[in-house]
Amino acid sequence: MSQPTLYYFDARARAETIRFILKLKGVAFNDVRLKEIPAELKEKANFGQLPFYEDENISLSQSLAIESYLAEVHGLDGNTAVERALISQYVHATQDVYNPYFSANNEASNLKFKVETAPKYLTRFEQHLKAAGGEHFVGNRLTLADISVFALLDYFHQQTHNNLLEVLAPFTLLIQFYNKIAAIPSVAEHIKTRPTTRL
Ligand SMILES: N[C@@H](CCC(=O)N[C@@H](CS)C(=O)NCC(=O)O)C(=O)O
Repeated sequence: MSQPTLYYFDARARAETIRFILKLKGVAFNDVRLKEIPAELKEKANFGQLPFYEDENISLSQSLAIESYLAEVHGLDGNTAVERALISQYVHATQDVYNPYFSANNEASNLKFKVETAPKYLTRFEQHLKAAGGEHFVGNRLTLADISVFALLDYFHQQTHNNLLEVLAPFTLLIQFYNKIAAIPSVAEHIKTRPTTRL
């Protein structure tokens, strides 16, 4: 059986949740990190963009589609329609944090992200985690919702050039949640051994 392949740039950004799922589940995969998209890959990738994922059953674009496919394959999805909807809600909420960060291109938009957008979402994430018992976002067990929020918090941890860790500092329950998942051996190993990248 051939290994799955994940094509992305040499960055965490829209691929790191996918990498965390695969690492957590002990799935060996080709982690292809590109500087640019070669013409033949651009043609092959379903929407000409990355991340693009392939295994023996599927060729898939769109980071969130790849995440939910892998969550279902590896038992990290919801058990009921309600759980699946809640997981999807948290996954989409993470995009409402990433997207303005990725598009912030001057001091004013960067500052707005740090003092307004990020705290607004982190406050809500923390409230929901607390209401769910403080350990997991959905269903009292590890799901894609946890991994997706974890990857977002991990992103904040790594953006030292932008002091995003400082933005995270008041959210002690989220930090505790982050530290617990970061200590899972396969996750810790990935964090330790992955390339250091700016994004
Ligand atoms: N909604 C898509 C967005 C994909 C996307 O914007 N990919 C960017 C990198 S993060 C890309 O491939 N840019 C190069 C290009 O469009 O040629 C997803 O979540 O996968």
